[in-house]
Amino acid sequence: MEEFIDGRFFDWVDDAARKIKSFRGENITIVHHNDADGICSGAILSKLCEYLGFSPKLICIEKVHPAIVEKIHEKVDGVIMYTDLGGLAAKMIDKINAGRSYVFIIDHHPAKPIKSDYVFVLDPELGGISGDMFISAATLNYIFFRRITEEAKKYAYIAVIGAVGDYHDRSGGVLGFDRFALQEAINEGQVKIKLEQYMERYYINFFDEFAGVVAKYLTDLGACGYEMEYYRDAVRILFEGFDEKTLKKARELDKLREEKFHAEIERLKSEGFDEGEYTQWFHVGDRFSPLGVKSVGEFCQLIKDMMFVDGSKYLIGFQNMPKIIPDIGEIDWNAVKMSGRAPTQLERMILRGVAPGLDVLVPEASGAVDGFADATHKIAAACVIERGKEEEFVEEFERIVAKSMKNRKLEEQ
Ligand SMILES: [Mn+2]
Repeated sequence: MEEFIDGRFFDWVDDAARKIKSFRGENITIVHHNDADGICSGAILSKLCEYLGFSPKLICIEKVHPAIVEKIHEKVDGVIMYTDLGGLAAKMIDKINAGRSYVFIIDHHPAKPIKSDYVFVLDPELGGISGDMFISAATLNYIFFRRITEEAKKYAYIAVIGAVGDYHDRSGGVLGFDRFALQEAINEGQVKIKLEQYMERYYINFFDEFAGVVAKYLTDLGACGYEMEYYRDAVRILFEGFDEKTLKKARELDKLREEKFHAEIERLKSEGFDEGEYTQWFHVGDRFSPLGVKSVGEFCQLIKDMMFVDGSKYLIGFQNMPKIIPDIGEIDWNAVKMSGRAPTQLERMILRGVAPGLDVLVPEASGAVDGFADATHKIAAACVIERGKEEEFVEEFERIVAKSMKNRKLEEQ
């Protein structure tokens, strides 16, 4: 870890590779996120484990939460690898793990460093490299794999799909480490760049489709179809290609989501939001079920700049979490997922430093109600809190914004 913070990224990778090899004969469980990048990460990491002689088991989760981590570490023995999530949760995971398993966290979200004999965090954010701009979790796994063997090149196209899945092409093309993976995929004849009005699009030969289209199918299956365990199909198609049955599932989910989102927009238009001074919020309860809890985030993203949304206020949505977690079983909780987004007008204020970002507000507000924040960015963030504490969360959120605005004004004077 220490070396990594100093920026010696590849030393860390070599170190981790050595460590993993020394676990020969043990079980490996890969815990991956259910969005496109998380699915690509699980896929690449499972190939790496296979290459090293392991037969990894995959567990797909929507959120890192102590209750879920507890279940996993109770059920599983051997090495546990978290990917595309967990960076911020290293301490919590280490505590729950209590020396039972060796744990690797291979993530590109903001992370906290940790000193532990059992938990190892590989996260470029700890070395000052933005995981939001230059390296997707899929690319990170690719580079990890690539450092160990050239075999990895076979899967370079999967890194490209993961990076596009996390919108790392939003400035016109992928950058940094993502670009390295892209270049290797091109050299291997897997991907072609096509230009569309100054925007690069990446054509994946294996799928006869653009990376963005493949990523959307992966999200449909993994995120919308989470409760139905369609993420397994998502991982499979990355190696086997599309089949009619899987495509049909994805299209049906797409339609279901469209219907549910449309109905919710109509409801919000007629009933409006609950409003605070700085926030506007709503609760979808179970109305999006059986779609996964990523839906409320996607929904916020979809509506944030619509006419009925106040562009100057934070947008907050809640969705009930199901009690049954596929691959894990029943969790004894009453949990609610919170998604926060900033409409474009507010986004500009946040990026200029005039208003506080969600990366600060959400961890603080969720902490105040004993909730748990994981993936947080300046203009988009999520957390899990206990059901019944939604209003308290919003009050805390309001209070933190007010305090921060006041401090900013004082600084200006
Ligand atoms: Mn990701």
